[in-house]
Amino acid sequence: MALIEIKVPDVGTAEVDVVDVLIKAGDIIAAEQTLAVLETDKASMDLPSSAAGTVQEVFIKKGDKASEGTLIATLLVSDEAPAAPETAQPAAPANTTVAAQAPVAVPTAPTPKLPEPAPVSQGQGQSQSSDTGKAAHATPAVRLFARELGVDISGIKTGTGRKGRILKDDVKNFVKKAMTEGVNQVGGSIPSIPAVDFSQFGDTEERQLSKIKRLTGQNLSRVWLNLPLVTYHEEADITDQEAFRVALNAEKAAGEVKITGLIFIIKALVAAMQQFPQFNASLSPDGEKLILKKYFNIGIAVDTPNGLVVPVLRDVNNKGINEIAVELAEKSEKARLGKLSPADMQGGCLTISSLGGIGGTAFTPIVNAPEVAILGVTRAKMQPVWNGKEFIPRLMLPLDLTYDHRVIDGAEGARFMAVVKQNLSDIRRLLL
Ligand code: CAO
Repeated sequence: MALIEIKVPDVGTAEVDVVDVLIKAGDIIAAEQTLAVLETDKASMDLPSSAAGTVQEVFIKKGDKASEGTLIATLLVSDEAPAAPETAQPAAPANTTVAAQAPVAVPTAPTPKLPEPAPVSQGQGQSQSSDTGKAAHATPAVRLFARELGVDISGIKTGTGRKGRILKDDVKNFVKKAMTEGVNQVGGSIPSIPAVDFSQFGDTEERQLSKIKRLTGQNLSRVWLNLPLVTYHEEADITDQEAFRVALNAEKAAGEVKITGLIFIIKALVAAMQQFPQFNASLSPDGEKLILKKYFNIGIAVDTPNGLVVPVLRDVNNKGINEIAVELAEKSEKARLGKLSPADMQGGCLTISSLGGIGGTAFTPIVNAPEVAILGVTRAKMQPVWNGKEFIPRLMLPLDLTYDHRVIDGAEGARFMAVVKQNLSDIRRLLL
């Protein structure tokens, strides 16, 4: 037998919250069994064990902060059952250290497609909730589902599954009950949309929403309910910019990344943010202060088969048009393949949501809080523009700025967009 230390591996971010601990001293665990659940502001990660054995001591608890190298637990393993190959210490002496296996991440905000948390087989997954010490039998997937809905699973006394195991339906019913009681008690809660049995009108089929869609939906609802949002519409004349873009692309060799109008929009936006620091800011959680950012990172909403994700392009103020085009191409490809890491989606200052490749004349994007604004873009169109004497054909780009009205006044929004518009119409201004 050997005693090994299991530590937090590289989770791609400096610090994570321990949101659940699923083991206790004395537990016999299997390799791959989830030890704890960690969470960043973007993703929740199940941390599987790299080895099978008996838990000797647990060193973390719910609510702790952890980082790479934090000791999770010590495990007594038999010499015949060493740790998983990549972390194994064959014939390990006492007090060998191994990292837990790479965490299985589940997004909690607009994030890429990531694997589902590994379900734990019967007998392994009936862990106890360490925060209460009382039985709360549920698989990690059900615990995660409960956390997504903000439900403390220990509040569900018994489940309807085998041996009282809590199932997803139990969590749903718990929420339904809480909502109904909440409405009845205070009368001020938001009434839910009544359930309708559609089968009475014709055939139906049920299709599960992707995890990204579900989590994005929660995030958007939260923003919708918390932020007073205003959308301001503007148009920029991009005729000259488009001619420049076409000329630049004509110079490119086959296979080189082409420049789309979005790259100029990113540059024009950042130049305006440099003039209006309140747009490169976040409101402090108590709503008392504005936290001004000195870096310029732009989030780009990317449409993927599994839903919307927002990779972040960093330090865009210091990068050229070609560099940004290459980075955007790489990140959007990674996004579509579901390969973005939490770090790829963190640290954004403002987001652009461009539907210009598809169409549209205007829309009202929802702010990616705690950012204070988001720029929506739809399809540029040749239009007759009056120049004082005659109508001339100009390529006009529709822009929609949604902002958090607690931070941005209407006039500030209009002034900011006037600068974005100027920057796009005459890109020489980006040199100023
Ligand atoms: N007007 C006219 N044409 C436009 C345009 C616009 N505003 N924006 C893009 N186009 C053109 C491009 O020039 C390109 O033309 P070619 O095929 O001739 O080269 C074509 O449309 C496709 O562009 P694209 O969408 O691939 O590239 P992009 O740089 O404009 O956008 C990205 C990249 C990742 C933002 C985009 O692919 C995407 O995923 N958009 C959807 C974002 C989304 O879903 N937002 C809604 C979120 S809800 O708030």
